[in-house]
Amino acid sequence: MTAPKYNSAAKYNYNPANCYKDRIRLCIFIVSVLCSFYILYLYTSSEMKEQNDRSSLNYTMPWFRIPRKDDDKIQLDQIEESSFGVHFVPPNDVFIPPDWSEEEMKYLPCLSRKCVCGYFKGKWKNESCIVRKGIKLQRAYRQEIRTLSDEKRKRWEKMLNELKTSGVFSRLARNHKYSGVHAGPAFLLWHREFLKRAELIYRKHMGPEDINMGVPYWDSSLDWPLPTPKHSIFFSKFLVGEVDEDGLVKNGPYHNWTTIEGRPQILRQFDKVEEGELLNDARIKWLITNPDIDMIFGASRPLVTCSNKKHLDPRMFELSHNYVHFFINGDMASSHGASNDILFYLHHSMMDWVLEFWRRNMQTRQQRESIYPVSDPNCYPMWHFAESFMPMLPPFTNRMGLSNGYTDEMYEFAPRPTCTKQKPDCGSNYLFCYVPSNQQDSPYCVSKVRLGGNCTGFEDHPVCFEAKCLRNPDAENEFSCQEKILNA
Ligand SMILES: [Cu+2]
Repeated sequence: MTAPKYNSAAKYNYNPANCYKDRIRLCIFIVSVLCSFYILYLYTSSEMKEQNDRSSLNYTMPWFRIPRKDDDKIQLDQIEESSFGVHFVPPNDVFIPPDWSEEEMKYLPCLSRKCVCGYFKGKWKNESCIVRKGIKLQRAYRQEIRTLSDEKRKRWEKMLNELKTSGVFSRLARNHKYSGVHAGPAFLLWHREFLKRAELIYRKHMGPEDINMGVPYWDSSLDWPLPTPKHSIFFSKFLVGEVDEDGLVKNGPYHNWTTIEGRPQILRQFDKVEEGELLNDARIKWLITNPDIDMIFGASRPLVTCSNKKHLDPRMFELSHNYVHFFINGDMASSHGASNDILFYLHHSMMDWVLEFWRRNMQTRQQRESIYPVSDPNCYPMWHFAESFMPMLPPFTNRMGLSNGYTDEMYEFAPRPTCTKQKPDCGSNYLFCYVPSNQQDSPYCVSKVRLGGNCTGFEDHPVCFEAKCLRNPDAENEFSCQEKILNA
């Protein structure tokens, strides 16, 4: 018996066609393994890059007092419950439908003085609207609240208290509560239009001599440099009121204001939310000279599907605005409750200043009325699109909010308080001119501190309102505003 001839083909069931297939399979296997490694490499490197980018984007001074990182995008399943305009409302909320009177519906959408003249019972002649006592209706003048004379500010506070008592202020608050639009490009323009309408109502209820008074703005960057901004004179009985240990407004012109939710006082629980921070000069300048429209109109919390921005810069417009709401906290921290507090109007008047100066610095007149972020459903819901209607603000679409009519016809802004070495005066008893001891830095205006408040770091400056900045007997290395002791 001869040994069978070695037949490798038989042993391995060799068939040239099978061999060819095997090679192809092997090739496919090798290619797919290589591909997987490559994909894995790409994925991990982009993840790492993103991680690296995120950790390197650690914003602190001069932008923020506390280190801040980029925000996260909104998951698709959160779209309905997010701040995208669907406000969270407490479960026990008693719904009173928001509305406008017939007269308000007729006049408040106006974007010219001619159109709105009838609201003030004025007469249109020689291209002017003449109202009571022969006074001419002009653009409303919005100025920093601390630069108003005490008499004028008191008349404004009296008017607001009358509107609170008559229910008009609460009706306005409900219009924001149930329809305000946030977290997308429509945010700025919805609030611009809402504030314009509120301002017209306020003007109508002022005496004829104050008919051209606009909603004052609260420039919170004046309080930002203080060691404890909540001790600013702004938060005292002289201006917007002080709070008790529970955060309830205990004095000032707005105490005992029952909120639309029925709480007998407005709530401001400072320091409870970590993200809270006032505006500052560095971020304001960065915003008003920013060439990137996404930093102004961009979605503060775009959907995860939005490819537009990888990171959410914490200095962007809406986020910078949000931190002020969080700083005040209490009613201001919730989108449904914020409009209970007069601070909402003062803060939005300031944010509208920022918007307007960005428009003037970075756009031509024609661009201001035409450029709006793309209507991208991957980034935000359709009520943020250019042609969508503004909820509760008929007949306005978002695009109409770009009109130059707002500042051509309806209101203008006084400059923010400034001072120089030659003229170290900020035009208000509630502000002082901080002149740095070194020669390089320019002087700037800062709010004064109320009695008992922390004035550390400013002890050589006129920082205390009707008091003196002295060593705090209760705390080492701390100074506080104390009553001047005569003959001491
Ligand atoms: Cu709002």
